[in-house]
Amino acid sequence: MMKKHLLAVLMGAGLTFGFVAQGFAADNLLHAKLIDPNGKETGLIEVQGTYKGILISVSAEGLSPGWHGVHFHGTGDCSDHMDHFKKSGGHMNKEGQTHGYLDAKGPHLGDLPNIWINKDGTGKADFFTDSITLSELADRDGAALMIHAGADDYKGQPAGNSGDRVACGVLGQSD
Ligand SMILES: [Cu+2]
Repeated sequence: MMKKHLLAVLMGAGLTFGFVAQGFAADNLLHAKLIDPNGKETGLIEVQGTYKGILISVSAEGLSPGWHGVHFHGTGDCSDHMDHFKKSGGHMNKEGQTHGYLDAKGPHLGDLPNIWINKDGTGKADFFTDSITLSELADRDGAALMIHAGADDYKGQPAGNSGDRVACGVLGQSD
């Protein structure tokens, strides 16, 4: 009981510190453009810091209809669009965590739910996660938001059988 209480206090202190460090007022927004495998703009992302995590708004076009996996990848580099956006690396994560909301050792820190794309190729979604902060997106490696060709089944490794990487947006830039 004592331990639990102490942990809660420490977490509270951590949150307060994060709040101050990231300057909650003016600069708590990140914007990015999504690009497709031809390097053409195919959507917009906005990420806003909140008191408990981050709120992500995605609007996309030119994608195939249906569900598509969405994740934060660990490196802010979408420059190799002709080569499947490999430079963006794997999902943002910490040691020992596997992919997927339905995996016992999951999810990855960068996991998000699927986005639905309409018949005309457009789709919008808002997501919230408390696994990542704005400052972690903008750290030394940066981060990229990735949309995959197919649905994330939330349990396959390492990316839920969601297929190719089809839209990428650089949030924090890598050095
Ligand atoms: Cu991914």
